[in-house]
Amino acid sequence: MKKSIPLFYLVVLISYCAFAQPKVEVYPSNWWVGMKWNKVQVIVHQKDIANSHASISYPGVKLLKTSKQESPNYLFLDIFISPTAQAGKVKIKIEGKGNHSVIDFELKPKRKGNGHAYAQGVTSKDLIYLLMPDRFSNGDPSNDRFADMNDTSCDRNNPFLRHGGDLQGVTNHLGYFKELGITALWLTPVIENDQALTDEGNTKRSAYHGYAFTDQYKIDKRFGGNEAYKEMIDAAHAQGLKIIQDAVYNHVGDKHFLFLDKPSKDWFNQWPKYTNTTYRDEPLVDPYASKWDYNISVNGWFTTFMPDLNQRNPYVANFLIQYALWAVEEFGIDGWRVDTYFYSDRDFLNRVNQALYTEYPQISIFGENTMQSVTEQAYYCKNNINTAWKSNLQGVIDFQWEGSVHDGLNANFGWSNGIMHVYNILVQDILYKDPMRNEILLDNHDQDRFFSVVGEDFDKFKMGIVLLLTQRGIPQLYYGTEILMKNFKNPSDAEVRKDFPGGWKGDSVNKFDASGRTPKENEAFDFIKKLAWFRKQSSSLQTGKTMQFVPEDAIYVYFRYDEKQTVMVVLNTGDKEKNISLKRFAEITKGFSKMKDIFSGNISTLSNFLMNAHESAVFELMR
Ligand SMILES: [Ca+2]
Ligand SMILES: [Ca+2]
Repeated sequence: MKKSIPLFYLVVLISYCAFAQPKVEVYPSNWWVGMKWNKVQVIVHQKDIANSHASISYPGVKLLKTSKQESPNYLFLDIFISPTAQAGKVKIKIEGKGNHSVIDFELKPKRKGNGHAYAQGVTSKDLIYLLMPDRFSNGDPSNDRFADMNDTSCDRNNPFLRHGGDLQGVTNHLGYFKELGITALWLTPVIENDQALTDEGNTKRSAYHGYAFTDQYKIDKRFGGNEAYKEMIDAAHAQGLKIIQDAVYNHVGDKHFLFLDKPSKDWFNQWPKYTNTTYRDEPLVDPYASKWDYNISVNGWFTTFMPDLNQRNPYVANFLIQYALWAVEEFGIDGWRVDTYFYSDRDFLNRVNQALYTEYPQISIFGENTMQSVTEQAYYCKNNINTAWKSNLQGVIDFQWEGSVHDGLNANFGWSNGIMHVYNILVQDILYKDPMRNEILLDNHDQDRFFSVVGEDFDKFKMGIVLLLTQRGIPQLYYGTEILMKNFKNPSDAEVRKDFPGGWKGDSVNKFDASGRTPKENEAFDFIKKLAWFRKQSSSLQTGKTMQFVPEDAIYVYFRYDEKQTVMVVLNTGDKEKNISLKRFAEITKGFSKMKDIFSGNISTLSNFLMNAHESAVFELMR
């Protein structure tokens, strides 16, 4: 029997259904055909969905398994996408008590250019510029605040609140990076941080830093959202700039949907009462460590408002691994910087790294391992140490190298003092599988600014820049170093995260332009630019070998060389003018007759020469 329904009732019925279905969220939001990671665990988040039935009918796509969690509001679907599946919209039917919905899960065609147009990897050929989007430039004042977010503040006069900087502000300055000789950008996280203001040391603070994710699949709309991120990356790629994404696996923000409605309690490391990590790295490497110390370091929380993820839970691991793959494919990321590296479960870390290497063979990954020694740093990346557990991380952010430069430039020369520190750090490269994979730096967003570290001494500043751009590894500049931005983290790290002058409409000075910089700032900018551009076409500085000579009388001399080019770096770290004798270096200078000063362009006979106190020089040797 056929029944006809009057139109009025039909309209009511349809609108009732649309209204009655509780909001459904799906993570990942889509996938691709032809991925090596072709068993995707899709999280469906909807009120009271756990007892619903899911089904899929799509050629080449199979629903392998449906799993419940403790929360009634989740259904986890293990979906297999066969190599023959075509791009299109997979309809996932959800049927349950009072719940009939269809989810469109899109399978997109893969992005073209794996390994050369994206996922290119950031290597020692590159020069990275690290910036904080909130503090760099406000390209779109219309996105500074949103009434529907947990934190609606935005105030440039308050160092702890958001300042309105965004992705459009970065896109607007791609030419500036190019001019300076930058080849890769690393932005502190741009993922949604819909956190409320937090109370820290009697000040209310915004999560402008970006390290408290609330939904990985959304770029924060105060930075411009997913579209602005895509536009920025496409524009950067078009200009030959690579993109590094800042990843956090260790924790999320306490307003993250997975924390507010936990699939199960063990998604997060639980303690009988709140337990902070001790921030101690030693127990992770110590052969005599107690389980007690190890456990608190790894499973204690980073802060009260950053719940610690339990990556030993396979669902958590899948969520994090799939997000990493999703972000690279969706946005076209080239390199991966992993925050708070050693605080995560280390077997998980090897798994997520391996998933990225398998899918994107050229991709590069380096981890933030703020550790106490070279041994510990090396243990947490590929190394030559004979231990049972081995890390597959390519390289670390080399804080040990950085510390050696600070000590090397600030302390007086001695048997194991002053510039000997830098020499000695390189001696320990014997522990790394590939020290060229380490990211080297003079400062970053968590540290005193380098110009202040060297007491605003311009000669020392230049020496630091020379070390950064001529030693092994992947050099990273922190925004503002090129215009001598200074400050210590006193009273807080906001002091080293000031707005870039000229990044906001109406700023009294614009230091993106030479005319807005002081003569000294231009000298710093031009010095970096000169060396960065030399490095850009210098095979020996980019990928060559190193030969260093034991510093004598406060003079440090080292060479970078390959079959095409030999570069000699000479640093006089002492207080007196010195005569530099080349006799000691004959084994590497043999066959060369001239030397070209890369700053002045002057070519002179390769012979003994005088160097001023605190002078640094870079020469290309010529036959
Ligand atoms: Ca803005
Ligand atoms: Ca942890």
